[in-house]
Amino acid sequence: MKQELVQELSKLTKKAYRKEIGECTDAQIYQCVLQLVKNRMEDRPITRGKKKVYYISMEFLIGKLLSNNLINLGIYDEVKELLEKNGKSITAIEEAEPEPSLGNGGLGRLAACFLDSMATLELPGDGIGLNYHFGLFKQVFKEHLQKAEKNKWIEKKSWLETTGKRFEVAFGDRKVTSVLYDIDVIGYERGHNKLHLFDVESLDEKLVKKGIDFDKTAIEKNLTLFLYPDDSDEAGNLLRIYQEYFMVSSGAQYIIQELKEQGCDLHHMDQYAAIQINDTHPTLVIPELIRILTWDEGFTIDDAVKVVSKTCAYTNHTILAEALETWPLAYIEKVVPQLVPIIKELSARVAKRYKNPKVQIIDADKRVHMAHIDIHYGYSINGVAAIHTDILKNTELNHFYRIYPEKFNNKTNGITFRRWLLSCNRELAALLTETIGDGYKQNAEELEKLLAQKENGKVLNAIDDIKQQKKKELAAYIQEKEGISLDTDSIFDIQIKRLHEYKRQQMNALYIIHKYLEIKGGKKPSTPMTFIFGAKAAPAYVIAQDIIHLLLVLSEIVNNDPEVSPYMKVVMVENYNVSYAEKLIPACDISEQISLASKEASGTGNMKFMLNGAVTLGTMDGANVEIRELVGDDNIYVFGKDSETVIEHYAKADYVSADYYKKSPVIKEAVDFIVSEQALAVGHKKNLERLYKELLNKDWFMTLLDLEDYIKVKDKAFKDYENRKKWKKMMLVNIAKAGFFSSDRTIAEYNRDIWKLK
Ligand code: 26Q
Repeated sequence: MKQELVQELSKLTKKAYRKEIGECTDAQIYQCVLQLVKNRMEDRPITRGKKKVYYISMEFLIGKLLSNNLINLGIYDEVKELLEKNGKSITAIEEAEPEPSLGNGGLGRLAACFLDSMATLELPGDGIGLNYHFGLFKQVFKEHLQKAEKNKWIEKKSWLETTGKRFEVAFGDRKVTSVLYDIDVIGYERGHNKLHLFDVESLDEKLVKKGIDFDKTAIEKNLTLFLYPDDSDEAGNLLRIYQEYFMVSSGAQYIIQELKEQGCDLHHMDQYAAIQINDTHPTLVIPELIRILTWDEGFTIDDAVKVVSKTCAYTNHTILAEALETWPLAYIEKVVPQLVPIIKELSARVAKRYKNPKVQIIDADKRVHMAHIDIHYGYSINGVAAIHTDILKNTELNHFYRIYPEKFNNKTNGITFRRWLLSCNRELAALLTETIGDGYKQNAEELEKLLAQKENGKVLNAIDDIKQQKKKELAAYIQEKEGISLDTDSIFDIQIKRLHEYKRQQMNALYIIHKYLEIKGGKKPSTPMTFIFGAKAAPAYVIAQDIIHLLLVLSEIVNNDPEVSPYMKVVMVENYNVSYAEKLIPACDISEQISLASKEASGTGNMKFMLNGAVTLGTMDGANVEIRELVGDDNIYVFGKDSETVIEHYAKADYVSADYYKKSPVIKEAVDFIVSEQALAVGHKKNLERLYKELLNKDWFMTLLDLEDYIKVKDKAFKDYENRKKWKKMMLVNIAKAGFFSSDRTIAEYNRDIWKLK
């Protein structure tokens, strides 16, 4: 252990608390290690270059930062040892860190992984976003229902650094001052960038009443209080547009200021900056830049449009029609009237060239299609997995693809291996290092070297032992947090992701009902099963709330039935977040990726599970398709109708869920259970009946279409689990093939094809 580190930390504890390291509480140690890390980060030079990428996003789901920063600085083991010598455990210190939940799910977490990879690849690349004071709501369960509470994460001392930078954002005649905070982004062993988070100077946290309710009128007091929950299929509202404009206006001013400091002639902005627009949410940055260049910088509108279009690039994360942002022009008029003439001009230019109503910016109902602004006035549009980009090109955005084929490209998502392997599964990382060396840490594709050990019993057993250990750790945690005891010899089957009908948690629930009824009927499984869920639902998304209710009801029924509970358990963990994911993923045997084909743009949880040795049970959707190509049919469980079939059902509007219900006694029995006396004795009639009717009369995401195949293939996976040799090999192959999904690869591709930084 390096002596300086001990001295540094003990100096910090003495200064802050007049105590020795060993005398401090965990929270006090956390504060001092935070300061120590900040000091170390300051020593590392900022990554510089002529051109910089600005990754602009309404969400950065960074999660806790302490451990990752320690790992990336290369001092994790030393600090761990130092703390242990003083009677402190690093896991307890980690628990003391409040979690920043500045994102909803996949899109926000992807942005966080990208920051880590940009820094590590030493690409000058900053994030631009908002400093939400409460982030995403904290989920609690009461009477088997989700309740939302505020979730404060900012303490007196946090990762946020004040910068002293301020900007004026005008909402018509109303001016709001934005203040900039930075969070340092430290790459693995090298690289140092910044995440810029804008906040409202006059924010008033006291506006927040019970739960997550707050006074929505005074935007100068409420704008950055909360992250807007992903309500992609519910109506948006004005506050969301206020937030979007506040972010992009502050961001645009920041970028222009930085470019000027660099001596850039703004007519050549594209040679100094690439602005990556993360889904449509920051789209207004395009008209805002054009506004600034024409109003303040003396540009002609032609010149402004030209250079902005060469600077901005757009990533699409969804094909769900209801999730594509379109705002009434009247809303934008109300929030930012100064952008309306510019949006109208951009729209008129399109209308002049193209007559197809499908490619217009302002449609006949006077709604503004944000994605259309991005596509016409950006130089690149990318999807996030191969199948997703193909669907964009051939179906969803085909009319644009025919105009601009050269703009379309695919960038299959990735995950940072620092957080999703080195940090969350140190045991597996150590085994890999021992077996194939540590080259994989810099070059993820080297994981393939593991394939040479496929017949090596020692390595296979070691992988399995680690899985077992991680299951034990998770079981202890779940016992403590949820009060449910788990059998660690059971199969851990896990589905963790936002609650959405298209992700089909309800199909998993129907499988559980089916198994429950089988066991009640005397058919006992030879290996016990544990079904684990984690999911938050947007507060306004009614059916999603009902699905959570069903899962909680099932958990109660199953776990308390002495005839059944020795064979199966159901757990819905409370307040699923990044930290919980870091505990769940290493402990998983079967990774549930069961979205309706064509609907999950990519998925990234699927990659995290695979990297940690879980086997995927999934549909041919999103990145599952690429996982299958990599591991081969023998190392994945695939079921369900493919995307072509699904898209055809939608086109013909010929899917009738009741037909499947009537045809199959197994389906009928499972669906009926939702409104059985037994379920109604535990749950609420209103919620259960609504869900039952939804499945029977609508089932927009075709749960019943795939249910029988799902049951068949899932049963097969559970059976195969008993063939331990076979299963261990599957684990090994999944780990070995995961290298492709490193976000280092994804970011290198973004740079090669879109940003071209160096
Ligand atoms: C839109 C309007 C108003 C309010 C909220 C929103 C909103 C917020 C968040 C709409 C969508 C989101 C989040 C989308 C998301 O997380 N998409 C996921 O992105 C991942 C990264 O590319 C993919 O892996 C997932 O497949 C995709 O669902």
